[in-house]
Amino acid sequence: MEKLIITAALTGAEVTREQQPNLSLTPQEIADEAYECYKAGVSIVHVHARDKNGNPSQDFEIYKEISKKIKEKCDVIFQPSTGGAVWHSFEERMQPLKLNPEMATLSAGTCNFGDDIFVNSKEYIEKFALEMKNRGIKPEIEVFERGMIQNAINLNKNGLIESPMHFDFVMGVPGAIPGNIDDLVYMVNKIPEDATWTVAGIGRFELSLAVHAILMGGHVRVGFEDNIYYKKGEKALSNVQLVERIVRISKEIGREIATPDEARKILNIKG
Ligand code: KMH
Ligand code: ZN
Repeated sequence: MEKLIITAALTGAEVTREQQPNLSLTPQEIADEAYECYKAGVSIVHVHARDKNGNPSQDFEIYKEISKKIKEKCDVIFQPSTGGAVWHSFEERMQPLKLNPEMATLSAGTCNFGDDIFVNSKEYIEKFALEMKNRGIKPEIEVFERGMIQNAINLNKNGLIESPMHFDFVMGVPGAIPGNIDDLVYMVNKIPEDATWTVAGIGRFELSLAVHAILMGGHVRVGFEDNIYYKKGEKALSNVQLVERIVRISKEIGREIATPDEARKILNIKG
């Protein structure tokens, strides 16, 4: 089986320090956490910026600082968010693409998101996809519902996303697809044969979906954006702790961990 690509979703837009005291917020903290995760076996870091007050921000300069600080330390793949927070404007969400990162997220449809709505109209999705194509950025297609796979397939047919596509099934967001194993199998069966996929299980779904993904030949995303607990009732000490558990399990099962360069090859990132 192909080596396992582990993504660390370090900070997210929703989690607070009150909920998770070890959350990285400043560019330095995020870069330090990225480096520790890289040393533990992560090949991609999914990054959301925060402003000086710790609030979610899509500010270009903050993303630039984070990217620079990470690159000074290691060659982990930097994957900024274009999802931002539910209240960010389309223009704000576009900002990190100006850095020409190797990868970025591309949410492929609208869904309920807890008490909110995460809006991704056809017009937005096409504009994000075109911008990424023009800049040579590999999209990670964020899928919160089944229909979003179809949206991505249509973009692929129209030439806005190149093959092979890479999907991230974000499962267990309240209001969107749950994180049961049969849901994952269903989603995996709907993507094109040459596509790659990873899974980001939210909250209690993180570990079970990750273990199944390792066995099914998919890839894994863990981190505080998705889950702040190590196990029921016990908060994780760091993103690294969550990563290390995945590394241990994967190696025990006999699946080795991809380096960033190996991940680039698996994902067909031209660089
Ligand atoms: N924070 C969510 C509303 C992404 O990073 O591309 C959207 C999100 C997706 O996290
Ligand atoms: Zn995100």
